[in-house]
Amino acid sequence: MDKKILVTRSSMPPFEEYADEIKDMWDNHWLTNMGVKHKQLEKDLADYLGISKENIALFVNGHQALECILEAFQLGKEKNAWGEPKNEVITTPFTFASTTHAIVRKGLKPVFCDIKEDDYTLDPDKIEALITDRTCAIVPVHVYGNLCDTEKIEKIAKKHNLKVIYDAAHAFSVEKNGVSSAIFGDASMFSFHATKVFNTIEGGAVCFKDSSMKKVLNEWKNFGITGPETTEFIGGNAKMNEFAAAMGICNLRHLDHEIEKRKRVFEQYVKNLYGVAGIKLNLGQNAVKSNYAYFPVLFDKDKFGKSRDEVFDLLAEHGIGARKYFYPLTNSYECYEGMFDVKDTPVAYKVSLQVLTLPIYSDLKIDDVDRICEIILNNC
Ligand code: T4K
Repeated sequence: MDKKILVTRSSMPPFEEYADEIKDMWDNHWLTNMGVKHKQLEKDLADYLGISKENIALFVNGHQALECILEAFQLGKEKNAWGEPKNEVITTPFTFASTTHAIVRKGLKPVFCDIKEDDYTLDPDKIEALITDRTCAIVPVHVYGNLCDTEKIEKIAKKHNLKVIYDAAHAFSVEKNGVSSAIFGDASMFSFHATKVFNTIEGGAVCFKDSSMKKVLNEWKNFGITGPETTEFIGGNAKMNEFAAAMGICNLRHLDHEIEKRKRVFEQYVKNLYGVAGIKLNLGQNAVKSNYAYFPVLFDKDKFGKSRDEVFDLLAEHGIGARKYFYPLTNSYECYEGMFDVKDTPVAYKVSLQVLTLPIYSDLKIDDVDRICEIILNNC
């Protein structure tokens, strides 16, 4: 078997830089509970994103961040004119388990909307038909770092008085017309997992429009404790620890360079695969500065000669770990059996059967990109 290449590889700062960053922790013995590294990273991230540090809160991971913001907005608590809970959330099934699970774990009901064929984000033209007097929010996903049609989605939300919370797990550092993805909607959740463009080992953040949410989120992520002797909410524990924050401080210094290197990998794939019959690439969006987080490719067996699954197996035989992000759709998961129907989201279903995300990370060698493409193209 050839040299193993996985779908991604965590970015890490030079060892000495990280060691230097964590050194003072051996003097102060402060390891978690919103310590100095946590505060520093929050400020560094706010500066990087061009927002105030009053509009960002850090979390132990992206999933907890999403659960926390859904809870902090009190979704599902309001009642409609008939006394029924407004607990329906319009969202996409073309995502990682986290998005749908977060909605369900907070006692809310996902209502699945189909996606667009061009960028795989929520189709705004299909949202209004799904809105009922029980709808409370829209949770779209900036999948692969492709930004949703934020203007259309937010216009609909405003008209129907709905909250918009973006799952921006893939979209850290992405900008539209020079504006950060952090400022859209009522809130956006970022994942800083080891597999993401920017990582804090495990970690995440929520950026939000209303700065009064900062205090609330900090309380929710710390058991709902609101004062030395008061606990007003049934909160959880979702705080980022100091080692994770230190990793973030270091990784952020290198992020723009890392993204530049990812861009080279991305462009090499495009050079090799663009224009091949039966292969559809995700080339980016107008006015959007990408973070090159993923390299999804759609394979149409009728035109290309091999299905997505056949290409996946072929690459695996050569030690290349492409991934089927996102197959299966979350609305077909075993744990939701009988609750939803993939036929309601036909575009998402079709894309989920054809998509393969190819390896991409900053240190992936151009020669390796060429080899991956050769395997795909010469074995058809
Ligand atoms: N919303 C969306 C849309 C998401 O995609 C995610 C996470 C979330 C919400 C939730 O955010 P977090 O709570 O995770 O912050 C991975 C990640 O675990 C997950 O964070 C990510 N999405 C998802 C798309 O991918 P797996 O099960 O595919 O990961 P795994 O362990 O197979 O790793 C993939 C590859 O990454 C490996 O082949 C090698 C590389 N890798 C992995 C790890 C763990 C590294 O290089 N270093 C590492 O430490 O889920």
